[in-house]
Amino acid sequence: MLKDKNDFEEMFQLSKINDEPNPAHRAKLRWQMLSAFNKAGRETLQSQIIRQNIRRKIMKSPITKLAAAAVLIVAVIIGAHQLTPSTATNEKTGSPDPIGTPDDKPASNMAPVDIKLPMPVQVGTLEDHRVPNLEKKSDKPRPPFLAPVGTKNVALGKPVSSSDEEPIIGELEMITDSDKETADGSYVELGPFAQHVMIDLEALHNIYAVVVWHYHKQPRAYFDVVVQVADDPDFITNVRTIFNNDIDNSAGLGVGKDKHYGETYEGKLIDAKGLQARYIRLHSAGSTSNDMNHYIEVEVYGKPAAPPEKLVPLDIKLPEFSPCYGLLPGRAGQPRKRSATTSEHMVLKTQGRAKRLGLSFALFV
Ligand SMILES: [Ca+2]
Ligand SMILES: [Ca+2]
Repeated sequence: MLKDKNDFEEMFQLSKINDEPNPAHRAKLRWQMLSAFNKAGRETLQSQIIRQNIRRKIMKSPITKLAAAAVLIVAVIIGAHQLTPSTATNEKTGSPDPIGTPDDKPASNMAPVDIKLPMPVQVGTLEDHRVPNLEKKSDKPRPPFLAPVGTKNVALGKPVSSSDEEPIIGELEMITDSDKETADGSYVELGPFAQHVMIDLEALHNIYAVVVWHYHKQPRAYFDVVVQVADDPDFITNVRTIFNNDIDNSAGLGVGKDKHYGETYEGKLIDAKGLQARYIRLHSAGSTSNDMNHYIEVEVYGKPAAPPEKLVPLDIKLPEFSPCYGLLPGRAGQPRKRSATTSEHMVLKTQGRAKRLGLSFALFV
């Protein structure tokens, strides 16, 4: 960057340039400038070098002082603001970052979860103005969900119970049978209003994601969708909520901040962040279509939790218990500190003698 206008003036004074206008020279200068800029763009030269190159080329060309000054100003401005290397560089290594590579690269032990999707059959979009806080439907496929290698659907075939043990349509075991299609024999219809289903993973698991398909044949949104995990089937111990769109707490499980969403063939993926639990409950209270509650499939992606380490008593070797009394050498007049004992009175006389002999007396065990 040129520091002040004196630089300009001094530079031009020293330059022996012809200030007669010449169209041919102007055209040549234009070509040289474009060439310099193109070259700078390709090679990502440092802005200072570019400015010097341009200035040298200009100074070789006979042109008016005004034109040269204007070109220099433009070059300086562009050089400072646009021709500086635009490639992002790594602050630590100084090398360019690859395009599109996020900083938070997945750890090597993470892999995309393989979620088998059913056939998309839905037609139309959910346009129900009764649904507040409705999530905007994405027109792109869901991005891969990363979880530790070995994560799989641990809910497959696991027992399902429900607040409605006798569904109106279907059987509860259909919720974990891996069939996610929308055929008449593929969904379960529970009673109206607030209902829930519960899956017992039969052991403690690290849960990374829960994917739920209520009913994706039509565009609809279910109300009061709350998903919780717990350590016990009564949901008393260590209850944690991983999804809640009950914005008015009508289900009594707390005010939810998650959005209502339209059912799709991709199901609703809920990030469980590796929480440890054995039981999962999914609540709902009817949908935009009717008061009934439906489930086609629930998948729980996780891994068995490592068994807790057994606690064993420490084997501490103790010295034999053999109380005895004796004399310990020490400096005269500074008997070793000791706790008062009932035996103390028995040795006072001895201590007195020991002191006179240059020894201190201590009780030790
Ligand atoms: Ca099913
Ligand atoms: Ca509600």
